[in-house]
Amino acid sequence: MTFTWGVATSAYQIEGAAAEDGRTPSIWDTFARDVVGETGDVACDHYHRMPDDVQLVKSLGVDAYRFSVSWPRVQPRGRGPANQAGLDFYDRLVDELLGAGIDPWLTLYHWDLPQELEDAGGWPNRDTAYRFAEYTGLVHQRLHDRVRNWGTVNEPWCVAYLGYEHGVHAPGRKDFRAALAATHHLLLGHGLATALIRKPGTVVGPALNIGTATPASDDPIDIAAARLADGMGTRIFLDPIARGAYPGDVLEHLAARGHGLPIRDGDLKIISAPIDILGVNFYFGQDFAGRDLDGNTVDAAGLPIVREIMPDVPRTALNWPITPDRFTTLLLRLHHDYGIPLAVTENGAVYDDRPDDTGYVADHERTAYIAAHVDAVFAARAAGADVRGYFAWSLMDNFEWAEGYAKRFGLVHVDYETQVRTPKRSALWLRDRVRSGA
Ligand code: IFM
Repeated sequence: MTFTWGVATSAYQIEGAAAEDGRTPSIWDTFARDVVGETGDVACDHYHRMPDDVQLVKSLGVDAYRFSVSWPRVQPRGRGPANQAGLDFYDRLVDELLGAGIDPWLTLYHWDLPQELEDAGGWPNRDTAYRFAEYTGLVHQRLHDRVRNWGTVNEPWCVAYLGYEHGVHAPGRKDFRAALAATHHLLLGHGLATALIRKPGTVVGPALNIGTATPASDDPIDIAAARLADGMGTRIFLDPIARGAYPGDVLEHLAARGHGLPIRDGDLKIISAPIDILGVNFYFGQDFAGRDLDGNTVDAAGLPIVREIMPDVPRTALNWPITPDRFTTLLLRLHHDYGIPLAVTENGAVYDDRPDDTGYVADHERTAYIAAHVDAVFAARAAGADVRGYFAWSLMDNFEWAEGYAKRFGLVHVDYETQVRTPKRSALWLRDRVRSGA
């Protein structure tokens, strides 16, 4: 099985041209303006610099480029006919990529829900899943003759819980019930889209952000807490997709909290439409303890304590722990538990880059992070995990959501004043690693 090397981006984070050629606002345009204070209005100006950016990808020698389609560019306001000018952009992007010998990996939903659909209830509203399927049909109709790799939803956990429970991502709501409904409808949308796209020769799947829920100790209380964290973070998405059922322990836990998922007859059959690949977005692993700092095992409502603990290891500049060994463990676990071919669709790190006078960044720490995680992937493969690709996050510095532009994940430095792109050391490392073969 060949191994695919790639770099990844998403539409709102790089495109800019927020109000051009018929694009309408997404929830991230609104949230960025009202809450973050920096927006994707210009971002990396990729919409206007796309052919050069494709050449940049080519210069890294990778096989594939993972990008997302902006829903409000292609279907303004989230319903009705396609905006041909929006589709034309992705048509040209795909042609540029193929012309450069780069395989397009297209993601349909990377967080930019049309604002009008949020105004109609957003992902907690069941209708949004059907609107997503309609939008998928428009993109598929235009690009299916050239795009083989289709990603459905990116990191639905972030969409549902950061966006609807914690309110730290768009649309900024704080409502656990809404987050649960969003979870189910994102899965439903994924299933409807998968059925529409999947045919012989295509490769379809979601991309989930998956950490490791490691018990803080071998105390059964900590083991139970880690199991619940894994249930609420990973199995609540993966079990319905791969097994056609939500995990029983998660449903019991939700019931104890007076909650449930808005499941209707037939939904789980749709959600469990066969997939070809599971995209894994990995940044760090976490520990979980079942006691709070006072030693209590239940909270005031009598529900079990699940306390996240960051492993005591070096951190990136986002304060995220660096845990490549756990990455190997995670890939093996996914392989054994679910048996679906895997691709690492995102992995990367923020560091405080200091460009020299020429714009070059000698990002030794990011390079070491990526090298260690690539090694972790190959260790998992050597131990039997069917991992078919690695995409570094991200091709270039971009709009890092609630963090704005201050936090840089790029392998290529972007000077936002001039839009000059300069490959960092990590980009050159990746190029050399790809050249040396899998
Ligand atoms: O930038 C994001 C990306 O859009 C989704 N996955 C995590 C990345 C880093 O936070």
